Amino acid sequence: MAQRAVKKNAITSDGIRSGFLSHLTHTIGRPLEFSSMVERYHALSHTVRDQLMEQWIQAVESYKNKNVRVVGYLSAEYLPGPHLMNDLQALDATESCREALVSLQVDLDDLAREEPEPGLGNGGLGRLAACFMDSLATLGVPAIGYGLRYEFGIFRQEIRDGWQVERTDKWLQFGNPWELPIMDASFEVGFGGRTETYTDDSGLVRWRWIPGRKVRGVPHDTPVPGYRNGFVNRLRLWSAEAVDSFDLSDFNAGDYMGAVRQKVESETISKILYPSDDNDAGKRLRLAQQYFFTSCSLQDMVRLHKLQGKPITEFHQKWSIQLNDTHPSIGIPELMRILLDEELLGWEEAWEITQATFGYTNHTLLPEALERWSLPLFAALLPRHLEIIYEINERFLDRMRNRFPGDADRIRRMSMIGEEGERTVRMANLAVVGSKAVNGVAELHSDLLKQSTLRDFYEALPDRFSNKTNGVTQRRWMMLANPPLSSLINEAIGTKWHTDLWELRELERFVSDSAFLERWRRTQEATKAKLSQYIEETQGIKTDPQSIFDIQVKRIHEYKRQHLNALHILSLYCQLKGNPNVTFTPRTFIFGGKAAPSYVMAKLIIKLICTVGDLVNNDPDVKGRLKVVFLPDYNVSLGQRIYPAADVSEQISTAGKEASGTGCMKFQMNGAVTIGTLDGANVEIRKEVGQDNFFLFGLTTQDIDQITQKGYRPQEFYERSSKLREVIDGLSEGRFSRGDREVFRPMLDQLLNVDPYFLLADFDSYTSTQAQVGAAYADAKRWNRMSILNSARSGKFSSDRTIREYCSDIWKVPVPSSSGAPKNTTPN
Ligand code: NBY
Repeated sequence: MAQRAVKKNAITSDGIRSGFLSHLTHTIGRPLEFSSMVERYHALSHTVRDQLMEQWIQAVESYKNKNVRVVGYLSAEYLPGPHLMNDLQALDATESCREALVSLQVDLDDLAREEPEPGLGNGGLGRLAACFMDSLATLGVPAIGYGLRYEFGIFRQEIRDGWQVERTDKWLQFGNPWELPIMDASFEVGFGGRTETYTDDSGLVRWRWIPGRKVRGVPHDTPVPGYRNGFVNRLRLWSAEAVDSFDLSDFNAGDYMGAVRQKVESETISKILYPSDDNDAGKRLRLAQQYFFTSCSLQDMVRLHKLQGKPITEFHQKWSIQLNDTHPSIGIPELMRILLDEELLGWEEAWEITQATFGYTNHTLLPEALERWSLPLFAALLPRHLEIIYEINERFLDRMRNRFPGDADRIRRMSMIGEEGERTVRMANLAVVGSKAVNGVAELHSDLLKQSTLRDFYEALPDRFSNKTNGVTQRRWMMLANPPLSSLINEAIGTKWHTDLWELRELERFVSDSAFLERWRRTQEATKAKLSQYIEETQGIKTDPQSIFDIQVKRIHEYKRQHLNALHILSLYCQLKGNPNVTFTPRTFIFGGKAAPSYVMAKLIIKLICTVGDLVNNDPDVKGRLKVVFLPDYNVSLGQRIYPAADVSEQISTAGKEASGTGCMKFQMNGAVTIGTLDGANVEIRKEVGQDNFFLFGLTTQDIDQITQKGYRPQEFYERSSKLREVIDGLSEGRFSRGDREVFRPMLDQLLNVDPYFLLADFDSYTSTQAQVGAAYADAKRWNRMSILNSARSGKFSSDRTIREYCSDIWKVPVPSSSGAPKNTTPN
């Protein structure tokens, strides 16, 4: 047998084989022949984790003593997706692992399917945090991702009779081999109680907080490996436990029920993820969750800081903390509390350190989605923090009164305390004032933030604002999700794009190479065939891989307008029924996404999609031309199957509503062509790919402002468009829903009378642009060219680029500068 060269520190097939067998015996306690798939999956995961641990310890050692700044990324949500295949890829050990298992008659892919995915997030915000963790490690930036270890993540979605049904997500049921609990790094977190003043030794009046109860936070660490660089960061998620000594002191001896109640109440904090992707303010438990994980994380950073023998006054020099939306913004008064009440610094010094530490990323323009807490609720749970917020507010508003004399309205709008109706604490205002940097997540979004949602703050503090357009990791979303396309690209241009996505521009050399075009097409068709097979196996629906795969996957929301897509399908259906001989490029429409359980209209949108599917898929008149599939339980794993198989990416939100979008980038990298509005990152995608390679439709934000000023009357659009009347009347008369005239009534009433997301105004523009999509696809050469150019011009949308920008502009952390990024393409 030929001897293969073994790289230094390479993970060999023999090493994996013996690690795997050893874990089966010593960790799982089963002989191979009697072990189940889950047991084998656990044994393998432990084997891989062992490798990561060795690198982890090396990485910690390498930066602990150096004077490097560490990033603390605070996020209430993370959606990392399955670890096994990603970590093997990062370690460059996939092939040796496959080999090792084959020798034991075990299939790696079978084991990988056993991994439940950590659904610790709702959507884009949580997935962004996971892409950022991947890029940070790959760029070798020391960082800790802090968050909550929810026992139950986002619900599993089932569809019954077209309606969403929620099932509990039990991702920890069989244990989690990727995490390591670190018992001796746990902290106590206080809630409720009261505050008091006292005079310290030097005669100064100081404050202290006497909490009414305490909860213990225990960290569970998951290694986050960089891509083939031997560097490993950690994701540190806090789990809530009862504080025993505290429990029992409050209860009479023998009050067991009381003691148990305390334990249950404590553990409730990290029990479950709130399944809503706008806001859940008003829920006491949610505020408790936010404070719990933020406080644990800050205490941890202070501990690590002190462990290095550094004075607390240098905290901001060692740590840069990023707030992923306002959910952890309670960290601002919490750091103040630690510095004032525990470290005994003066206000000015504490404030300087705090402000120099935090950065705040905003993810929404919708004013109703900005977090506000009822003041009485806040006061009851966090009395000391409220006092600190009052003081921050007083000092800030004093400055603003000097700056804008006589402008009482402005001062009222900028206050951290809302006085309209019920009094509230406005977390976005606190986050802006308490941070050195504020950013939006796409150019349009950052501009609109400055013009509308955060306008007063921009006028007062213009230097604080910047844009950081989102990105996604090509390692998961191309290399892991789409091996056939990745191999084709590797063969054509080499592998530099794995860590420098700008390299994909080299693909442009091939757009006129018909042999390459043909290979590109065949690769995509094979990937579509795989998804087609999955659809048939799971949904019993046959789809044609030669048809256009037109896909919309994301959370279900009125502003994302999945119902516009559904209305267009109904319109095509009517057209095909009325004129069977019309030229038509066959299409398969695929949807996926969860609705917040309490969001009635979003659930009705799912029902509409399923109803349209039922109608279309069972009508012989449109057979071979139209298919509609709703894939239940959309998550990261399903996304990995879906993105590579798309021809058309649906990004059709109302202009000005989608902050950025990141799914759009995953589609683009994999060669899908976008049909979209001028919203979020679409604007930048179109700029990168060129207008000929993007299907644009719909109103712009300026159009919408104008129509709104004049008074928008959706009825007029209904009356003017015969196509629109056909589908709306058909729905209203029950023609598409087996005679049921009532089921979609609330949606139709809303569309005809209010239509807050301008579906009717955009309908004609959407359907005519969709007709252009159909025609373009029919010209295979033209389409393949567009597809390759979309992928070739996706370099900007790597999260590596995004993280570089955060590092240089906000965190002030050095990063290796080995990117071929074109100059001046990403202005702030
Ligand atoms: O963040 C999304 C934006 O809608 C999307 O445009 C952007 O690309 C992405 C990353 O920047 N926002 C999002 O996913 N938000 C949430 O998931 C979310 C979850 C919980 C709450 C609010 C928002 N909450 O208040 O509970």
